[in-house]
Amino acid sequence: MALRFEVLGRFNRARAAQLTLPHFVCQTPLFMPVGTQGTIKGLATDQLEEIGCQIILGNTYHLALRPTSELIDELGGLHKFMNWPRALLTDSGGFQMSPVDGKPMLLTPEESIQIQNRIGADIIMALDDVVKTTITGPRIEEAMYRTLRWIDRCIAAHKRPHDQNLFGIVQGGLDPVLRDICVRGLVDRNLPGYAIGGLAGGEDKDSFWRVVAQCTATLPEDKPRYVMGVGYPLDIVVCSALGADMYDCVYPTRTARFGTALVPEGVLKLKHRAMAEDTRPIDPTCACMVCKNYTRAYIHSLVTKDSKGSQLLSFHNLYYMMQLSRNLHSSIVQGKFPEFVCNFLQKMVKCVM
Ligand code: PRF
Ligand code: ZN
Repeated sequence: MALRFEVLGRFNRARAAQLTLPHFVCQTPLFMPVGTQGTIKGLATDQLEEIGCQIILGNTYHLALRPTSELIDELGGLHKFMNWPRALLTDSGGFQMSPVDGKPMLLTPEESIQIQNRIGADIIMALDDVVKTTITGPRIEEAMYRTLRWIDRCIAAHKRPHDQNLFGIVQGGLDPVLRDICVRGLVDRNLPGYAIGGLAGGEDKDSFWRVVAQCTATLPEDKPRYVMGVGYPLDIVVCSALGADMYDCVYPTRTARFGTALVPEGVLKLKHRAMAEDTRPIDPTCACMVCKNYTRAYIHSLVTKDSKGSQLLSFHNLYYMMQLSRNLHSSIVQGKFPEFVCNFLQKMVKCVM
């Protein structure tokens, strides 16, 4: 195992931990920004460090096509290739392949692991069969059992267990029986960490949180738990309360490109004409470089016209996600998690209490 996971504090099921990976010592709960082509759109790696980003996600599917994993390997791995000294995680490619973009490609568990071994991230993901939670029937069961069969092929193909951590992914849709079989099957393999997959695909919040609660209740206490593709600040707070530790999502950077900023009250639409003469920063309570230096009016004038607009918004949004991660961690360590959640919800749902 190439990681150490030390729980520093708990509140009921929530935990704050120190996750020591080959390239960085991370504090959890943590959010991982998603990169494609070895970059987080619009941000340089030193800006990511400045924001307090601890680990980022590289997209295996895109990297395998261009510049190819062989070349990344030859050039010394993805850390060196993209000049990122901290931790990296690569996804197995299966989820990205479900042809949302690009040409479909046939990927075996062995090939996925070989590609991820060449890329060299601190955490690599097992190849899973992902189906949307909104479908029902035998396809969900088939995908779960396929994911379980593939885990052994992934483990056997993994050539760098000394410096790369292979995480298994729990599938099984919204069915508690299937989820339970999958969790137990993966836990039997004694992997360094576990992910909860197949969520954030359009199911209602109640079903989503129920699956997370069920999985975290059976996954080992002493291993990190990663909820894939999540997400919204509220979901991260709820999942952390349920005992999850890691998250990734394109949302903060994608929504930035549409002119939306994340703020304690929810979202702020910078395209709105009310912003045109607003001389306040995006969030007066935010300590980021963008909020210290620029007005809403300036960013309004840039969005959709100049890439600098979405770059500034991405910077602020990722800073917001990092601050959220830090606040979750420190409030749990300090025994103030309920106060933090209460405060977060009061601002977010705008109720007068
Ligand atoms: N599996 C993989 N990557 C993912 C997911 C998954 O289930 C999700 C959630 N739908 C996001 N990214 N391998
Ligand atoms: Zn800011």
